[in-house]
Amino acid sequence: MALLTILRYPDPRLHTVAQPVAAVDDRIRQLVDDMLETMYAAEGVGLAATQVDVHERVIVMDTSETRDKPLVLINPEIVARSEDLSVNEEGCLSVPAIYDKVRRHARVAVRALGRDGQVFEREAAGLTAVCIQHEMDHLLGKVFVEYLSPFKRDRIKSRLLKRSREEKSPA
Ligand code: K1U
Ligand code: ZN
Repeated sequence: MALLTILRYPDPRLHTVAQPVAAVDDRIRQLVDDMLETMYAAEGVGLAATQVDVHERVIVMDTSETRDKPLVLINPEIVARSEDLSVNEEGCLSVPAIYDKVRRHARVAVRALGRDGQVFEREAAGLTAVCIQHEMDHLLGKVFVEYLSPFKRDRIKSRLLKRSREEKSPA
């Protein structure tokens, strides 16, 4: 297993559209295991392959309180969405220490392949539904700050660029 580097906004690679996985083979299983290790180490509840600069349709998540219920979504598709929306505070491992409210479908049903290559469907609500939609956006090259106003997004961009300059050459 290995810890992977998480790309940070505004890295342009975060805007790459991921391609479908052709076969769930040893390479993809290794990617899934490394992504889970990286997500748990970063204390996130989800991670999309795009965030570790791999542009294939792979998501890992764990929204359980006990942090022992990993969910793997390969080639995920949303097959149903509730009409009602809910507004929730979101964060992102690629946009560290920034949180803001985003409106999304309150419930979704997703169809995907698991780590074993078998197809399954899952209905989700609450944080799991939010996380599925957030991670599926990553696979389309979209970061949650793109739902915010241009003013807020530019402020976040400047703040993160300043922070990364300071990390490279501390005063
Ligand atoms: O970077 C990511 O895509 C992971 C992201 C997933 C997510 C969390 C919350 C709402 C939407 C998407 C995170 O794990 S952010 C950090 C976190 O653990 C968290 C933040 C807010 C609420 C709950 C958890
Ligand atoms: Zn994210």
